[in-house]
Amino acid sequence: MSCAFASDLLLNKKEADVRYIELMDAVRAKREAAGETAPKETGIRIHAPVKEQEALSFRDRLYRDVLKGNREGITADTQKALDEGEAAKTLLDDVLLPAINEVGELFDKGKYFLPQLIASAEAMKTSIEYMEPLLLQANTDQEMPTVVIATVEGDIHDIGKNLVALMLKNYGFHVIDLGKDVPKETIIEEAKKHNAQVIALSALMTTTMQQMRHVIEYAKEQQIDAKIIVGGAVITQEYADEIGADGYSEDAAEAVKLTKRLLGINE
Ligand code: B12
Repeated sequence: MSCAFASDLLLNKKEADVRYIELMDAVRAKREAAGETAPKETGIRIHAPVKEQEALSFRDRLYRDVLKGNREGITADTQKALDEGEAAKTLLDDVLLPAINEVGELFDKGKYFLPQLIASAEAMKTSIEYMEPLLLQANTDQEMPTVVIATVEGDIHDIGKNLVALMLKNYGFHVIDLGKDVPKETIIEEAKKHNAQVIALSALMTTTMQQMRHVIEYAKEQQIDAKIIVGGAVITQEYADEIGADGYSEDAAEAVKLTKRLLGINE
């Protein structure tokens, strides 16, 4: 079995990376428990049998899909949870976000490795994209201002940025999403081109949060008067103040309130 898992991995078969890591984790745990040092036949079962999975509630299955990076099954499980009457927003807040946070903690503790992080993030994105029409319910007829949003250069995290964009669209804002790893020049150029009133920047790493400062400096140089708001797990109000951002918020819902407040739009 170990050979089969290893060869699948070397042949780059679908999801073989995560399966291999799970197998090796289980082997290590078993070995440690038995006080062994040398490898032996594994005898490990890494995937819960179908019956066990079926016994889980739809919410638990969805949680597990993110935790285990189940990119294949998550769409069906999302649909099943919706069929059970769960609201898309509740699934996002109560299941998907806590699940990806647990993945982050496991990665932090060295229990999860990059392929697992990627698999979990992709599974979560698949579910969010599937629910997007349900999450997106524009609730204004007003002509709303333009927001240019991007994850800063050097940073490829975009789940949070996508949620902020989605929420802003939800409230009728015209959102130009420049994607991730976006250089400051592009951000400012696009903001000018679209006459953006707000520039929203996301960064998830202590290394890339520095880019926000550069964007703000460059915006001043280019005499851009759009308000600049910042966010992402590593950002704090103190940091936002230090780099001269116009606003910071902790999550996507607050980002909408912040944008409205800065533009003087009534709640
Ligand atoms: C998923 C993930 C990934 C995925 C990203 C996939 C994707 N498409 O986004 C992948 C696997 C690609 C990845 C890669 C890496 N990652 Co990573 N990743 C994560 C993880 C687990 C979750 C991030 C996430 O999506 N959270 C869920 C979203 C919804 O939350 P959020 O982004 O914070 O967004 C919310 C708010 O912050 C806010 N917000 C976000 N943006 C904005 C913007 C504005 C304007 C406003 C107002 C608000 C706002 O609203 C959002 C919604 O409420 C975090 C750990 C964690 N728990 O944060 C690590 C983490 C961010 N990653 C980390 C690292 C180190 C990396 C890598 C360098 C790993 C490596 N060795 O290669 C690479 C980075 C490569 C690069 N150049 O960017 C570290 C960063 C450490 C640090 N402090 O600097 C973390 C913290 C993990 C850890 N504990 O070590 N990662």
